[in-house]
Parts: sequence; structure tokens; C-alpha cells
Amino acid sequence: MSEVFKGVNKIEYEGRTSRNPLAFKHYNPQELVGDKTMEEHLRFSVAYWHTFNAVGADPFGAGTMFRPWDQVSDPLGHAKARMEAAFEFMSKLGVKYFCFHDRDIAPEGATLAESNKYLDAIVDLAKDLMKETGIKLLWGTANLFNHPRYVHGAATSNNADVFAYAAAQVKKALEVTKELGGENYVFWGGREGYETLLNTNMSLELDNFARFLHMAVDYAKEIGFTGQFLIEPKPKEPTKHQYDFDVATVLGFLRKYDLDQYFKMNIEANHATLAGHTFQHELHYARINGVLGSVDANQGDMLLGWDTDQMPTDLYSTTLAMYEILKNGGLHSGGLNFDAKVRRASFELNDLFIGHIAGMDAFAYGLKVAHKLLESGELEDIIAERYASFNSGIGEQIVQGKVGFKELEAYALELKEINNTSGRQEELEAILNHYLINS
Ligand code: XUL
Ligand code: CO
Repeated sequence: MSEVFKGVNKIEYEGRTSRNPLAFKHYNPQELVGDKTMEEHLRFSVAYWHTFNAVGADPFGAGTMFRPWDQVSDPLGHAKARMEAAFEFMSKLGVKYFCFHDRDIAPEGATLAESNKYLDAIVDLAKDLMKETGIKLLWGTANLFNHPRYVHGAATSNNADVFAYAAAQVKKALEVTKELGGENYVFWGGREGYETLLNTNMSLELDNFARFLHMAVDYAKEIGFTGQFLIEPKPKEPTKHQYDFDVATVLGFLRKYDLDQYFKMNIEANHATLAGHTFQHELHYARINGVLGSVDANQGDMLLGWDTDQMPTDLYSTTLAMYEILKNGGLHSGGLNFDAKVRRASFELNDLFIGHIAGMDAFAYGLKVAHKLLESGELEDIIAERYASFNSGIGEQIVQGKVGFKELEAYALELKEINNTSGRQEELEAILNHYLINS
């Protein structure tokens, strides 16, 4: 396909005073922040499904986005035209990674064999375009939720044939991810959950889910796929209860079934808020448990209770996310994948660039603020001081496991008074704002 995004050149960094909507104001790929460049810290990725497949349909209305690549009618030709446009977009945007579901890049055939054949044809094209542009695959995954066969779930379906079909689909998706050098493989639990407990054998469904993941781990070993396995928690939608509810729930599941050594988490901002947590909470909880793997960068709407998958522009949230990521020593094989879509009414082609630029700038600014905040050590010093009672005396003995209830009772009986100090929340929030305003 010839050039699609006509009139858009490579997006350049123009600095914070620029008012050009098609330029970066903060994301300056080669600028050093600490000992790494912005590009190395942020590892941005474009989500194929939102940016190249979505047409703006919602439950109340049809698509509003008429993309040039969607005008090609034969299924494989359509998929190829879309992929060429995708690589043109990513090259112009300067994003070095992308992510896809198997069915985003190639059409579903009449049979599994035909779907696999379509996928192979598109993977050949992807390989060429990746080589030509230097763009890499952050992660691959399988779409186990769209087709009607997955009505009751995939690995947690009541129907063993569906379990088998899903396994075959993931087997192929793993092969393809390996072939394209994917650095991770993601399991988001599509319809792995329930609508009503009245028809659900939750115990069998969870056991089967674990069996499925063990099979994936075994197969990855067999074919030599060494990428990181990631689970992406989400509490609800499409089912009313998704088994991968949040980081804490998934950790408990992985540990119960001896899967914890093989998986980390892919944390999505809007999924965190659906679970009643902040984005920072989920990143923090994953970090302190050594399972912060990758991020689906987006944001929800404060007033809506569903997964709106908006472009992340909230600086407060991107700053606190980057604070956790820096404290994690970075995302390693993970990245910041824009699992985000422009609004239904933002249907012009340029909106795709503008939306991503807004998200990239918001994370670049968040990175700069978080770096300064960490360099200053102000929050860490206050936290250290807050817990100082555990560094000596009875606190130290508790931490070292030297005392039990009897010794503590004896100690408490001798206590004259207990002195608490302020939690200083407002002071800390003001410190955060200071760095947000002055970075
Ligand atoms: C759905 C979602 C998915 C996963 C990949 O809410 O986030 O797109 O990121 O399957
Ligand atoms: Co996601």
C-alpha cells in the first residue's frame, strides 16, 4: 500500500514551548535521565488492536473511523494493507515496539488450519517490515474472547473441546511470538471468569486454568521460547467477575499452583481503577513482590465504571507510575504499551498521532518528575523516619524474630506512654506537587 499518513513526517522533539500538535514537547528519545536515555526508560509500544483494528464502534453506534486500509476487501489483502500502514505509523511516530493478538494481524479462517495459514502469511510480512524499520515485538497474545466459541470462556470453559481449541490457538501464538523475537507473551483472561455462580464449578475452572498455563510453560520450554510470561489482571468486563482480579489475587493463584516462578504481571492503569485500586497501588504491589513485568499504559474516566482505555494524559498518574517503575530498576523486558484508543469522535487519521504524542509526552514528563523526586530522596527520608522505631530496641527485636507475645506483653506492661507522630500526608502531597510543577 502506498503512503497512508500523507502530510505527516517523522514526529520530532520541539521542546516544551512548542505548540505544534504533531511534535513532542517532552519526549526527547536520546535525552539522558539518570544513566539511561528516555527511549531506554520508556520502551513505548503501539497496541495493534486499538490503533489499527478499532473503528470507533460502541454498544450504541457503528464505527466512525473509515481507515484507508479498511477499503481493501479480500481478507488477506486487507490484513497486509493494514500492516503496511501500521509500520508507516510506528516509524513516523518513532515507537520501537508493538503488541498484537493473533487475530488482530490476520483474519480468522473457516477452520483452525486456515487461520494458521493466514497467520503464517502475515508473519512473513511482519518479519520483513520489522527488519526494514527496526521495530520489535514487545509481546504477542491470542484472542480467546471474540469468537462465539469462547462464549463460556477458553481455559475456564465448561466445554473441553473449547479448552482444546484455545490450547491450539495459544500454541500457534507462542510459535509466532517466538518467530518474531517477541520479548514477552501475555495472558489477559478474556472471558476467564463467571456470570453467575449458579452454573459455575469454580474449583474445576481454576484448576483447569492452572493446567492450561502449565501447558503453555511446558510448550515454551519445548520450542525454546525464552520471553517473559505475563498475566494481565482485570477485575471485571467482559465477565462480571474475572478470575485474574488484581495483582494480589493473581499472585495467590500463581503461588497455589506453583506457577509463580514463570509469570510476572502486565499492569494496566484502567484495570487497576476498575478493581478499586490506583494504578500506583498495582505497580507498587507487583514491585514489592518482584513481579512488575510490563505496563498497559492508558487511563479510565473518573466518572465511568468501565474500561474506557483512554490515552494516558494525567501527569499525576504517569509521575507516580514512573516513580514505581524507576524504583523497580526499570521494566526490563517489559515496556509501556499504549493499550489505549482515541475517542469515537476523534476519528481523523491525525488523531492517532496526536493521541500517542500526548501519551508519550505525559510519560516522558512523569519520568523527569519521578527521577527528580527520587534523586532528592525526600519521600524516602520521610518514610524511613516514619518507621525508625523498627531499627532499634523492641522494634529491632520484632523484626529479627527475637520476641513473641509473652516478651511483648512484658514490654507493654512496662510502657509508660505511647507517642505517635504525624503521618504528614499533606506535606508529602505538596512535595509531589513541587516536583510536578518544577521539572
Ligand atoms: C482488555 C485488554 C486486552 C489485553 C490483551 O481489557 O486490556 O487488550 O491487553 O489481551
Ligand atoms: Co490491556
